[in-house]
Amino acid sequence: MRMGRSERESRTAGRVAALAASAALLLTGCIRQELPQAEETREDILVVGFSEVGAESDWRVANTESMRHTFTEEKGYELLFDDAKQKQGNQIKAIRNYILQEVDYIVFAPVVEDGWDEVLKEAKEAKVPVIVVDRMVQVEDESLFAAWVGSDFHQEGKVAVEWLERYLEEKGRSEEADVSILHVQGTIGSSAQIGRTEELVAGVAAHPNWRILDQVPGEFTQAKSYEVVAEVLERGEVPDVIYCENDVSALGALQALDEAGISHGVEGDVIVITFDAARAGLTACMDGQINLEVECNPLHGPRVEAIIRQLEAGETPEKYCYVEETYFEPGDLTEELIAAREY
Ligand code: GZL
Repeated sequence: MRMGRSERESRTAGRVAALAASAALLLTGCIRQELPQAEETREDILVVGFSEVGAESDWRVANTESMRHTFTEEKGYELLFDDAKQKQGNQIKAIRNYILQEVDYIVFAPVVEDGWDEVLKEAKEAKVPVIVVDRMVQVEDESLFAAWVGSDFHQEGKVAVEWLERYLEEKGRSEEADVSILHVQGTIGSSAQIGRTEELVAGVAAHPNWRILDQVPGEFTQAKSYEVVAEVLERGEVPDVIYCENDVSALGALQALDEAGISHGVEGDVIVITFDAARAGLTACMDGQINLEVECNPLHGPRVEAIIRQLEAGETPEKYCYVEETYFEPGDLTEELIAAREY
């Protein structure tokens, strides 16, 4: 049975005091003995409790793998993992469980932004530092978490809208020509959905000839996105653009378009814009099936570890750590480039 964090802290304090006393005695020449070596024992392992959103996309799987590859026993960690299956209640239960287990750190990717104040207050009262990854939390008191690592979802949305403006111009579409956009949204209330949606809505407001044909809940999954896009197509509505808030949703949309006999991508009738730039989506983009992949970097493990090391050293980490991201068009991609990427 592993010692709780508070027991570990008092044992460590006791060991430090013993070492200091021995060192003092040695320095005064009172005793001649080897200082007790601080052996690496199980009690020295840092226990990290991680609550993950789920496994809804290959982006999410890569995010999980990044944490698993970072927090290994060889590097002095024990990673406790919980898959919330995209339910906030499961994440709150997991966080409470980690508090009871007296983990050293809690890390979580919040499925939605709201509803975390109470459980994060419990973590603060239990003196368990919390690091938020990927999506953001909206809380009254920002001291409830030590740091956040993730993407700028508004910037991602801006990149997509500005790309569409340029693309339509390059294709000679007149400013007056109607541009209908089918908007396949991610999990409603998640930071990724909020940022990517708000920028599209702002783009439509800035272009009188752009309009949202329909907004449908793709829930960041391929299956749900296929279902909702197929329903729109069955009504005989064919958009000029499909804007999918992650690329497994785009793969679901492509499936529905293919079954309806509607062409898409570089040579097709429907322009496809999406986010994540995970391997399967990038391959479809390289093949010209998707016009734009806006990258969303899931590799948060090393950044979270750096924050934990700072906290262990008594330092104060940056509150917000944005990951670097770019975007890809078909001509940017090769099989070698895609194979060389970590996700
Ligand atoms: C974005 C992340 C989103 C991805 C989806 O940081 O929250 O959640 O875009 C995933 O693939 O479901």
